[in-house]
Amino acid sequence: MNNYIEKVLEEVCSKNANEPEFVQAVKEVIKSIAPVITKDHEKMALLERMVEPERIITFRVPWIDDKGNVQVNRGYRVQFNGAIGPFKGGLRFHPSVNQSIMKFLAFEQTFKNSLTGLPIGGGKGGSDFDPKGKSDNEIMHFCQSFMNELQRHIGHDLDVPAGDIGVGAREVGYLFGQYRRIKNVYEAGVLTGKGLDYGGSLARKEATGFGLIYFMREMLKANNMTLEGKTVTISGSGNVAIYAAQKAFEQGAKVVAMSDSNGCIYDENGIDLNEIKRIKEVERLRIKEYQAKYPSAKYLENIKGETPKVYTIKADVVLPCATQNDINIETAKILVQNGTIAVGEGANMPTTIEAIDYLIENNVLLAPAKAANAGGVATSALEMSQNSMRYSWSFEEVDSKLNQIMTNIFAACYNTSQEFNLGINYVAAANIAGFKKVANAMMAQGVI
Ligand code: NDP
Ligand code: 2IT
Repeated sequence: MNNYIEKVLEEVCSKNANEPEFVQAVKEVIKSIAPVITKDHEKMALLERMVEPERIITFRVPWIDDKGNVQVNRGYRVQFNGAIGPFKGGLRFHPSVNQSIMKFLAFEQTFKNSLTGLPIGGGKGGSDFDPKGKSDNEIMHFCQSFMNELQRHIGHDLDVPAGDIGVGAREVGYLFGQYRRIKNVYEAGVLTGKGLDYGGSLARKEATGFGLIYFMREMLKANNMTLEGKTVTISGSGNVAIYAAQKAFEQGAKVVAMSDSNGCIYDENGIDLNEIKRIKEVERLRIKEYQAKYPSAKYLENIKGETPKVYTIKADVVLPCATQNDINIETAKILVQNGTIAVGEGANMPTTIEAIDYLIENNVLLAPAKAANAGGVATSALEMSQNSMRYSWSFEEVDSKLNQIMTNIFAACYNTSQEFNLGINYVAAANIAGFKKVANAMMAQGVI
């Protein structure tokens, strides 16, 4: 690391001492971009500007629950970097949401969006609202109140939110309806992940999970392997997890375990994905329910403070598709001991820095989140294109564009790893490749 980078990192740590996730995300990126930092970057305070969000909006979200009680949540939108396009990134509704998590996600999103090759800047938003156990009516009222404030700050050329944890097509529908009502305009491109009847794109629902497996296919291919016959375990059972599982099966792999925050199911014959979809997408129940139909499947309950059970099951390919810092050093050691060949990050920052280093040192192929889960936001950008054209592509057209984008992203990571002698460190390679376009755009646009 050079002096300039060290100085910026020190400043980030002291200025954001109460934001551990944000500091972690910055550290991971900034440490790896040393080979492409120039004197001009330093003169123009490029890194200092890059680690400071353009704007953070926080707001009150009051709503009335089914019992008539007034509830108050906190809403956020972090508009991190708009150098290469309108701010773009999802909304997360989860009780753990705070400014540190919002900022880490928006920071990561900036480089991820750059890697897609599409003109989208980095943003993220959400709320500490907990959707678990809420009725449809409560979800709608919350979304409407959230949009009452958010509508001032978004627009199809300004900032385009989408889904993330706790926000799927149902929530995007309520958000879109309220935006349309307040603004009195049909601005389809203001949100992505919309339903297919009102401007959504085919294959957006599947895109993050499918994209993760396309990336994994390319990474294995570059190392003379395929997914055929491999066993797969997946942390999570939400949108990303489900469609990663579907594409993994299609590629000839066998998914044997999936989880939620309570525990995991292990079905050595291969998971029945239709049953998972019924439990999670339709009934919105816990994954334990899987045993009702498949009593021979095991259910392993998580123990607080211990490695999530899904990571204790031996598999060739492990796909963290739940939340940040799911894989720490202890878990990484278990994965290495179990002979894991590859880890594919469907979630954002699911692996701690220490665990990343340990996995790579032990020759585990690691598909980094910024690159490997970029298929979701890339397809969101394709949804924006279709909305602008007032036209829609077939499922096959969108899927083949997604496949090409993921193939290109892996190629960019691979070529960068070769150019800078990084071996299988695709994490550093993705950071460098994503950084370049944002850096060039910021340098070209002057001190902004
Ligand atoms: P969903 O809300 O559909 O599913 C989230 C899944 O992760 C659930 O199984 C949930 O279990 C589990 N989970 C969430 N929080 C925690 C937690 N604190 N501890 C343990 N498990 C948890 O979200 P998505 O599938 O959309 O998102 C999953 C990950 O993928 C996130 O990291 C997200 O940022 C990332 N991502 C999503 C994209 C998208 O297009 N949706 C695009 C790129 C990345 P439970 O029900 O028990 O909470
Ligand atoms: O983390 C992510 O890339 C997402 N949640 C998807 C964002 C988007 O705008 O589609």
